[in-house]
Amino acid sequence: MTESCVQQERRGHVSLLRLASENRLNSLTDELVNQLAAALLRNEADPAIHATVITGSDKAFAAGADIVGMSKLDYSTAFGQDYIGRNWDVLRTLRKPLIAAVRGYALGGGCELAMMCDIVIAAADAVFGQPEIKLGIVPGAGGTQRLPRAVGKSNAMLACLTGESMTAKEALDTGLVSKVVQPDELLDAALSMAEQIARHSLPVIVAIKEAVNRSFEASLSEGLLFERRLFHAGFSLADQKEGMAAFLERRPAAFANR
Ligand code: DAK
Repeated sequence: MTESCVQQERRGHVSLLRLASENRLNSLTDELVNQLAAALLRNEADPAIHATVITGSDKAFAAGADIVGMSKLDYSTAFGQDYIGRNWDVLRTLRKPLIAAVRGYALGGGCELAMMCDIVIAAADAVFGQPEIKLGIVPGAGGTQRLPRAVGKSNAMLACLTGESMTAKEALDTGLVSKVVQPDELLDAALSMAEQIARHSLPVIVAIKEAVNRSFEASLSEGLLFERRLFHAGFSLADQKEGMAAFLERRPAAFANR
């Protein structure tokens, strides 16, 4: 029987996905990433889920791709099978927000997984890094692309070229994470952040994620035009009417997600 590597819980409009393959510090086997991608796609299709928190264990968010599996690869297999690209690519197609709640090691693919999320919150004991160079490989799931966008070129070069880790405080100072909390407060902090997001109108949540992500792909003028179009389109939503009426009537908004 296939091991369940991803535990799932639902809290209102929030889904909590816990990577739970602790024997190898949540190393990201094909099976684990397949299960994660499948759970995330289910959340995408579920209109009641507005945001997802991904977390790991106390010791490791994820210590990277499975070195045991990778050690057996040769070029023609890696290239021919597009080595583990398929299931990782699902993550960047998701429209609903993802929050990474990181305790312990987030190394290699683990750090890259955190960076694929929209917000990263860390416990004070979290350790981030791209140690691939020590294994004689380059990062393979966005480390050389997302890390410089998050922490700047010099910090990204330092991390990728030395393979040395960053503490949670360094990750906060450089902008890799949004918030650092005590380890025993991590899950509550991430869930309450997700619940705060999830209370809002789902189409507006999705539009904001799309617009912020567009800022990494488009020129400023293209991005501003995209935002303007979304802004105008927002006036077709019942939730725009409700949000503004609620403000004027000094009551909480009851969004219908349409
Ligand atoms: N893979 C497989 N096993 C791992 C592992 C990993 N990434 N990390 C740890 N383990 C295993 C250890 O071998 C050990 O196994 P046993 O001896 O108990 O059988 C067990 O987990 C506990 O680890 P340690 O005994 O080493 O524990 P320590 O506390 O002493 O050290 C550590 C923890 C995290 C510092 C150390 O385990 C470590 O350095 N781990 C390797 C970290 C690493 O190099 N990560 C980067 C891997 S490369 C791609 C997508 C993703 C990627 C590439 C392409 N595509 C979409 C194309 C990603 C690549 C990578 O992540």
